[in-house]
Amino acid sequence: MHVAQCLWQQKGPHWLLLPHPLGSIPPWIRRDVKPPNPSHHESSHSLPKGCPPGGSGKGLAWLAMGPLVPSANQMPEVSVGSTHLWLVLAMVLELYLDLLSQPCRAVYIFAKKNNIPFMMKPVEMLKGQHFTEEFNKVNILRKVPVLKDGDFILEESTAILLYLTRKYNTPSYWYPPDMKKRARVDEYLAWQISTIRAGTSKILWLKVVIPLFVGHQVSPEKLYEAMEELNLAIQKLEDKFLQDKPFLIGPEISLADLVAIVELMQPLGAGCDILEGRPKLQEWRKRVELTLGKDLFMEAHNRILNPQELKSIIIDPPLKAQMKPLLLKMLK
Ligand SMILES: N[C@@H](CCC(=O)N[C@@H](CS)C(=O)NCC(=O)O)C(=O)O
Repeated sequence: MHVAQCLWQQKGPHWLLLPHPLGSIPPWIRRDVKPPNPSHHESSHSLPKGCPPGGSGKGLAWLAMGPLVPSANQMPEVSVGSTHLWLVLAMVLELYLDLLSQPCRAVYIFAKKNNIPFMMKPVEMLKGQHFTEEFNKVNILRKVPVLKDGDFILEESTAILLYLTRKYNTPSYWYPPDMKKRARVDEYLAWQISTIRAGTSKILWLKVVIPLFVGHQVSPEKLYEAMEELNLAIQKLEDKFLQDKPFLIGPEISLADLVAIVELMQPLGAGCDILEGRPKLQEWRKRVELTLGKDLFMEAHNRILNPQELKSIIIDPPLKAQMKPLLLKMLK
């Protein structure tokens, strides 16, 4: 087994050498990770006794990640005394996500697509988990997504996506270095917040979430109004941003496409195909899905694409009591 296909995990006084379930270590690991304790780094530049051959000495870092680790009996156990410890365990990113949320899906897909190792910290909003004291310590805004990188905590999906592109030096098409192309991505990310994002959220809330809390459907007029608003925004997405290009910024996918696609999937959770009758956007959607990878795309959208399951969720009575007055106010 090549070292580059392994993970290290501390287990008691030993280190376990684990097959890396992702197959290969992404290239950024070698240059980006700094040792948490400098003495580890200095201790040795040779492979520990019993370590399979391969890999190079300096700057090599391996990650120990609970959920990614296959069962212990599949792997060789290598005992490494602390004096021989030259491999450095990187701090694993933590992402607080609820995949029902479109900005969370953007962050999730981006991290997975770019082989960025992370620990998923699920926060189920429909169970009120974003209101817990524990989550409040992470984010007083009580919103997801949240990134925790050591003691650095970052909110806002677009800030998180940009942080990940820089930290992991992801392929440049996501956020092109060319000043004008980059400005186009920035333009889309800024524009979408008050237009597409606001509109797509409203549909799911009106058709699914609010009825779960208030116990009745919202008026068809409210829904019609929200659909009209969203349709105007989608028309602008097509006319101003997509035009006749394969992707929103040009010939290649960028953060703009990722942020856009997860939004446009949101109303599907409410059973509304807002791209119906829009062949250009439908073709674009297929291209984006294909580029991101169909399996990853479906994995991220699994829950939101199941409106029947969403509608049958039972909300905890205390959470219902807390949210109902706020939601009824929204409906006025
Ligand atoms: N602009 C923020 C939006 C954050 C946000 O509104 N998250 C929603 C889920 S999509 C949330 O956590 N809502 C919980 C609440 O408002 O109580 C971003 O893009 O990250």
